[in-house]
Amino acid sequence: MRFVPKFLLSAMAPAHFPGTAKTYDAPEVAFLGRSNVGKSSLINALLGSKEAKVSSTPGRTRAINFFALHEGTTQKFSQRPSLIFADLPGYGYAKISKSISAEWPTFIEPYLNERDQLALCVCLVDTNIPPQANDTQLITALRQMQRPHVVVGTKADRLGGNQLTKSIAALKKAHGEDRIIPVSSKTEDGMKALWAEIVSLVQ
Ligand SMILES: Nc1nc2c(ncn2[C@@H]2O[C@H](COP(=O)(O)OP(=O)(O)O)[C@@H](O)[C@H]2O)c(=O)[nH]1
Ligand SMILES: [Mg+2]
Repeated sequence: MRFVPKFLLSAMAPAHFPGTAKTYDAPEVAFLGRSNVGKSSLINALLGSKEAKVSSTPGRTRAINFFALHEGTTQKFSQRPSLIFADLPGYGYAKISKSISAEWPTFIEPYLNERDQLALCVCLVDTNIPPQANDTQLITALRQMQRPHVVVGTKADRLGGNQLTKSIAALKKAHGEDRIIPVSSKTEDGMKALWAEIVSLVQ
């Protein structure tokens, strides 16, 4: 897949989410996970661009950033996009509050509950740390909301083959998932598998 990405807007409240105008009218894919898990890097790796901001300081993104994706290599921004990507604020950073709901900006829940355009949630979990309770909490909530989701294990490049296999197995067990796709934004491992998932689910 080849898309030209365009940054649309940064929303701090539901009223700022992209509306139903033609230039926003496309299935939306949301990227969710703890701060620093690699959301922005993954978006950039999928798109082969630097459109999403990558930060080494956790907890920076406090807004939902929307990107419109147009097929092909030339810009046709007045036309309907093929997809919208939404880069969501990370959770799990603030030390005081461990739960997602308590620390997530209040508009994340309305986004997940009510966003009609939302076709797929990509949940990122770090393969370099043990399974995290707040990741389980999010994945469980998505299942209860009947939101289609796919779980990816990030930063797979940091682990050897055997360690990676073990980590993925532990993550699957803890989060109750049949499948977790190992990905690396550095080596681009897993990008094809994730694109296949995105394309099949939004069609
Ligand atoms: N080794 C490695 N580091 C990564 C990878 N993806 C992200 N990072 C690093 O992890 C940090 C956080 O990445 P970022 O994309 O900003 O995370 P976000 O907070 O979830 O958006 C940055 O220092 C990235 O360079 C990856 O696939 N492999
Ligand atoms: Mg980010």
